[in-house]
Amino acid sequence: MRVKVRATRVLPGPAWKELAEVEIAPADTPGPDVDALVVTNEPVDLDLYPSLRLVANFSVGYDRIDIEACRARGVAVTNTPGVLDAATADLAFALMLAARRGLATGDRLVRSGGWKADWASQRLGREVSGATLGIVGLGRIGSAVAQRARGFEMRVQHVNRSRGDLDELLRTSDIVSLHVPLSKETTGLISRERLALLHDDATLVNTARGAIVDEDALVDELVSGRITAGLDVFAHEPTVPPQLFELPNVVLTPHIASATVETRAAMTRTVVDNVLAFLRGETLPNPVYN
Ligand code: 8YV
Repeated sequence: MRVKVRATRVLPGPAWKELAEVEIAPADTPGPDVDALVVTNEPVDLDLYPSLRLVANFSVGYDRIDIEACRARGVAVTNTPGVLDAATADLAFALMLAARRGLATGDRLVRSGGWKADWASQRLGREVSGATLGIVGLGRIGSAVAQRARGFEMRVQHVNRSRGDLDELLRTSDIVSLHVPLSKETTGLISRERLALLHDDATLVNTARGAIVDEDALVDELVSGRITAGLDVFAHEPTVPPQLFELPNVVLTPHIASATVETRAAMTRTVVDNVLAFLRGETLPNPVYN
């Protein structure tokens, strides 16, 4: 009996062609005979897929997939851990440097022809080297950020779900970088009260998920000019609060943390390996639940 694989889009990189006959259709298209579905962190209405046995996620984060509903229906779910750690940590550092050194503002100024002599001394940045970095979530990606911080001779401190005082970390860090998955526990974790604990001129970096932070409160802090930020993710992507557009103290990127040729090809490799294991009835390499 032929097993049917569907994907919501063609994935990048050479590994994809190892999957024969993959039907491409949006996630909300009924798939009565679909056995395996490849998505990119998208909601899946299981009622549209009565035969479904696998959701292979082209993403490490699976906050938009109802894992409990999948578990209840015996639908396995896989993701792409590990292969995007370096790219994501690199972008976290790029945002840290860009936000604290005014890269985007300086770039815009030069392009606008507005560069007048001695502009820099009026807008001094803040150091990254030697600063205190607070990592919220020392998992694979958080650890990759800590590794890079050693190269910048930074003092690194961290908190995890089970360890450490988040409020104290926010008070005592020059830079805070978020590396927790989005869940019921972490939604709004960085509240308005917690943002107020950051010292003046501190920098918040978010390459995890927008909804981990109270976005309205973050906008207020940034509009006040008290802190700086580097943001790759937002609460209602691709919508970004327009109040941020003209601010010199925030750098905005369109969820590109894993968006490199190498990393996306490796993510595809991981998805294909999970689908092939499924097709062969083998143990899935990257199940998000057992
Ligand atoms: C994905 C990501 O590209 O892996 C993740 O969790 O956020 C990115 O790698 C993103 O989920 C696609 O929307």
